[in-house]
Amino acid sequence: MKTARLRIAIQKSGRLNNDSMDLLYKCGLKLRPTQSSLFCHVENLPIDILFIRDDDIPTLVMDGVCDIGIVGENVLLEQSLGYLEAGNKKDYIVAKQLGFSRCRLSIAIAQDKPYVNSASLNGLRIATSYPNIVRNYLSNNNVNAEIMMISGSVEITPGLDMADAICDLVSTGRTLEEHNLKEVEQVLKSQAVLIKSTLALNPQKEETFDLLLRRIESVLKAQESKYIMFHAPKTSLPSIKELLPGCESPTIMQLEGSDDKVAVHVVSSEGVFWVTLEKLKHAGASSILVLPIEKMLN
Ligand code: PRT
Ligand code: ZN
Repeated sequence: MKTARLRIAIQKSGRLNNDSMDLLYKCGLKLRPTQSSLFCHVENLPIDILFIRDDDIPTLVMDGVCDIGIVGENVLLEQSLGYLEAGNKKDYIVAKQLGFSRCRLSIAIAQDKPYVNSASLNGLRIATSYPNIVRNYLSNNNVNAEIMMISGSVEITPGLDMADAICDLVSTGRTLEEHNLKEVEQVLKSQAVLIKSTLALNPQKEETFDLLLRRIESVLKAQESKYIMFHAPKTSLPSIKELLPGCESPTIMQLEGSDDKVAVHVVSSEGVFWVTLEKLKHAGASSILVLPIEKMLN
């Protein structure tokens, strides 16, 4: 009998595509070369990948055309609010936050306009590609403003006097600055997430999903973790251990030809900053090495 293949929806091209594909490669997926730019068969696991626009990903997962997908929380919330308003129920779960494509959805106005708090938005025209999220935000904050739906280049509308404010994605803030706009309210924080249809999957697909999710969790954990090695006087170990948060049971080895010094190897589950290394050195550690971890399975 043919194995049922799990279908994943990924953005075809754009800001989410690279990191989504990178994550799947790190999970060991090998793609079969294909002529199609829309569909790809995974050689070594029963998985197929569908490449589509990010806006189509939530609907295809909610409708069960795809079993899982990777999409930004901003698009997911906008689409699912629309879905709920149309009388449908939410048919997906967020299986994992993936930590990439981080950005915020913010309201911005001209730099020279006065702003006190969200009440200052009353009576303004707000241009956005996220009308459902903005409507929700305005109603939760008792603001009465006009929403203008614009599908792209939202940031140019105040300069053309088409709008008084915008609500758009911000990451570095450069685009706002270049258009003489200032960020006044943060409406949503967003990152890429793995979503899954709530429709029951066939048991083979469920098994493939569990395996993929475990690998994704391992990849994310390994990305955050570092392997730290250093030499230290035995007497400094108690103070050194206090400097290594997120490190469990270090391996301690006797150094040949030295009775009072040991080698310490430890996995840190948190980012290791220069300031931590400097504190370690100050506490007596030497020959400190910090190495990335490629794979991790607990
Ligand atoms: O073609 P398709 O519909 O699939 O893609 P798209 O053009 O709709 O989206 P794309 O590829 O631009 O972005 C995909 C997702 O990346 C978004 O839905 C967000 O989840 C995430 N993301 C992260 C961003 C940004 N950062 C971002 N900075 N999406 C867009 N921007 C834009 C923003 O709209 C503004 O124009 O970048 C500009 C602001 O950037 P800064 O750095 O100048 O602040
Ligand atoms: Zn899009």
